[in-house]
Amino acid sequence: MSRRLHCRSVLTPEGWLEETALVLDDAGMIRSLAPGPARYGDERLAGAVIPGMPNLHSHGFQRLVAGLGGQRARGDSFWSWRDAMYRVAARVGPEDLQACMAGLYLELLRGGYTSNAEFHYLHHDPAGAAYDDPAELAARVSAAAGAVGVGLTLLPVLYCRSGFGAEGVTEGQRRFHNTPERYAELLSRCRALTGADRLQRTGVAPHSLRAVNGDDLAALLTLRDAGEPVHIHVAEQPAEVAACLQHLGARPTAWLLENAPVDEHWCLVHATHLDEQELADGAGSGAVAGLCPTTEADLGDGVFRATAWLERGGRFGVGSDSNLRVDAAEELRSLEFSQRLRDGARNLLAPEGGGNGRALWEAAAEGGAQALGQPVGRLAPGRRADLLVLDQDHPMLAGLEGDDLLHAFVFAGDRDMIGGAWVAGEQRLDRGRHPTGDAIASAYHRVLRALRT
Ligand code: NGQ
Ligand code: ZN
Repeated sequence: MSRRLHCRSVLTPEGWLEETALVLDDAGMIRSLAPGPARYGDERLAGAVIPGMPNLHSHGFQRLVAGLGGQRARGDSFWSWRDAMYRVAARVGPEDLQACMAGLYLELLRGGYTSNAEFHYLHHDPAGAAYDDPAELAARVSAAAGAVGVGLTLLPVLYCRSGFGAEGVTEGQRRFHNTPERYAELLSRCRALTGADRLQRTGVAPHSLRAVNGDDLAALLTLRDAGEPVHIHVAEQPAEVAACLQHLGARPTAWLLENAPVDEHWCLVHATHLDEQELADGAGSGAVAGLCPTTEADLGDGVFRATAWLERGGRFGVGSDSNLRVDAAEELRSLEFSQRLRDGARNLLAPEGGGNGRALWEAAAEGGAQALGQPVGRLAPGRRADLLVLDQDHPMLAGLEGDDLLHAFVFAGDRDMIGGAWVAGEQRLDRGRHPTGDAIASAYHRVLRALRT
């Protein structure tokens, strides 16, 4: 049996096509693109259809601290934010986490993200003791993604130490801590969980070179199955680069490129502070730079060298990270704006003659798909039908077509321009409404009220 989603206008690798049907198989994968008018029985997508955005980096529970902590105190920084975040992390129970994650994934879907990579490092109970099931909390993440019906790349995180040269973790990090041996159990449970849902898969995530030393990393990589994505935080803060230079004799990205098999399965999250050599070697490795522009701005990380990265052929995608903001277009806009503010010029991340909004959306969708290791990111045969329909009745899109319309969505956009979202060919959002959205929202509100203090 095949189903047809008939699009008035759809963005494909061949450009915008008018009056074209996406022909799907039972699993919601695109079999072919069929030009021509709608047929009887087609599902009709009346707006401009674009690929859904994969979110390549999320810490869902951090939604609980989004927008808090605005009283200025001496020395406010990334590190003081982290302490405050740890205090909330210490209080989240399994039920809380599941409600928070489902509510968040629904918000992210409304913001254009049809799949998420969850960089998941809350593993143990608040005292740091293992749950009976080492994947108790990972299972909550998987269940939440299942309830919303979005794609998930579950990334159980290995976290062994509090910093370069340290032996163990601090009290605030007890819930995160595993040895590589304990991690092996968690990883195989995660594979079992995600193996039961065709929209889900597992990857591995050494937290950072701060939290995982060279031996820990080597042990983790022996546990990885061929082809599983590898995500790691790298070079986010200047203090991290300095400490790495001191302990390992190299900058973090350079050390990784030299000592780990970094290739197109890897996602280098942030990669904010890169020198010329790291830019060239990092871009050449085929790895995806995992950019989280609104979180990076919020935490005062620095400005990613996006123009230079793209000139060297580097790939990138975007992530909602701390989930301060939950809007794919806003991440892309913030990325472009950071370069404009630095360089005093406009339309910096598009190729000559190309539409800026379209260039950003297409590159991030493709890079995000690569980082998640999921067949999404473009509307083409062999890919999954994860897509958004932009509402051309929206006043700010009225009269626009093609690249101009996508540019207006990215730069003047709003989530209410998203008229619908489909995942694996199933409609999950209709003008912001989700089939089970009310129940998800009320559990979400309950946990936000209880824990946001
Ligand atoms: C995280 N978040 O793992 O949630 C980190 C903070 C750390 C970001 N780096 C903790 N954005 O890096 O040690
Ligand atoms: Zn992160």
